[in-house]
Amino acid sequence: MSRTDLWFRSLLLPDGWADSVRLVVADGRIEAVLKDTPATAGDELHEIGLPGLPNLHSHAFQRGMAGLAERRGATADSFWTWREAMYRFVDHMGPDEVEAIAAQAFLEMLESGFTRVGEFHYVHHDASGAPYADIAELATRIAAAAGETGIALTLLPVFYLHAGFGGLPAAPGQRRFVNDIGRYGRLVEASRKAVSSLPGALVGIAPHSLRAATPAEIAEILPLAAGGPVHIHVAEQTKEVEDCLAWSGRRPVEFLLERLPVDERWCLVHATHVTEAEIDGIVARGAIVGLCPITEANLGDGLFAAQVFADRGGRFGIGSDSNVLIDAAEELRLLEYGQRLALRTRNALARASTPSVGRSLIDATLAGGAQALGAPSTLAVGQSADLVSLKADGNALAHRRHDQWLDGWIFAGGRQAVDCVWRAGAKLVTGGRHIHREVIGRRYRQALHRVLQGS
Ligand code: NGQ
Ligand code: ZN
Repeated sequence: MSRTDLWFRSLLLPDGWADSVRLVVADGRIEAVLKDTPATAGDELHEIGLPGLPNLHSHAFQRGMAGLAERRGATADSFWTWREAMYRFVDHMGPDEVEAIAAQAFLEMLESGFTRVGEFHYVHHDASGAPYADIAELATRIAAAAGETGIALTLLPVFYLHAGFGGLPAAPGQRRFVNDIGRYGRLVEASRKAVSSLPGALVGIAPHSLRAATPAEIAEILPLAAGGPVHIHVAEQTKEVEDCLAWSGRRPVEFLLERLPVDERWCLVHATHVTEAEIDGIVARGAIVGLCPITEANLGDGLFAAQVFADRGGRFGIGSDSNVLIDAAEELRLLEYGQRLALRTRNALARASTPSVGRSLIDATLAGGAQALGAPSTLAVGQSADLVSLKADGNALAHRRHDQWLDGWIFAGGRQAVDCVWRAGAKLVTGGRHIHREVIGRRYRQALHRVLQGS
């Protein structure tokens, strides 16, 4: 049995900040939380600690094309032209490249303070569109990348069958994503095997969107979730809303709430374009809205009415989605700034009971992300020791205390304020650098060379 005693000058516990806390970690779990305890010789000393953050939505492979789609094209650039560029990138990845790119993305997530990722995994087949000998080959590679980096994985194998609303046949650029219901069932089963040796790993399901899966298909695959999370992209682009209205007479979220048993297990990713009635519907069902502010800005999606949603008791978490830039603090900063810019206000997402915007955002993200990923994210006895420490002496945090540290991290510091990150008691990041940064970075650059040479 391995045991570590971590001592924090201040630690964010479920009931708030506590000072002089010893966390006894045994075999990756929190065995004891001792408040108001002086440090002793056997303790490893840290200043500021908080739970690791859940990243509820990622397409890890897209890290490899980060920054490559920021160029004006021949026709008007949009989400849909970006998607064409993304599809071209997909064509040139094999299993080794998928694994190497995912490892780099997961490493950067850990370095920024995320300790669990919901990988919305939809590239399943080889470049011709044929399944690999092991149908879960690429899921196995995602699991290997999670294992190597140490991040906790909620794997969300994606069901994708159509190019648009109403069951349109998939397009050639989507051939690597496509499964019928029977093969999807086998994929989910094989995905469970692929993660079975990965500590703390979970599997959910993910109908890609109402564009890629019909309501009847979604209803049919739901039992495969077996109580685990159900994630879906919804209402991200106005064109998607218009197409859904033309097809069904309903808006996407309206349609989903009316036709499918959306509840606390569901994570509606983006949900950017919603009416007040749709907001009330989501809140009533207790579903999570998965917000990905950096990607949503990058892709020109529009702005979710986060203040209205949060004020009405809506639950949300954050995702790094396209991984164009991986920084937990920056996701939260942009989430808040979007509201400030749109509403010409300040401190838009601070709860009435919690003046600190940073604390309000962190609390919401921990709870929402935990619900969406099916795994708790609190520092309590019996839970996995997944935590982050911040650099108390950095300029963004110096001479601040408690919630002010969170405001400093999010609004004035960012990723460079992260010091150490532990996952299941293993210290994976020290001084802001992952323990395998060199090896994984080198392999990532080699893999990228191969992918970009081919494209
Ligand atoms: C995805 N990404 O699956 O990678 C999508 C684009 C689509 C985002 N929605 C493809 N951000 O939605 O059709
Ligand atoms: Zn996505």
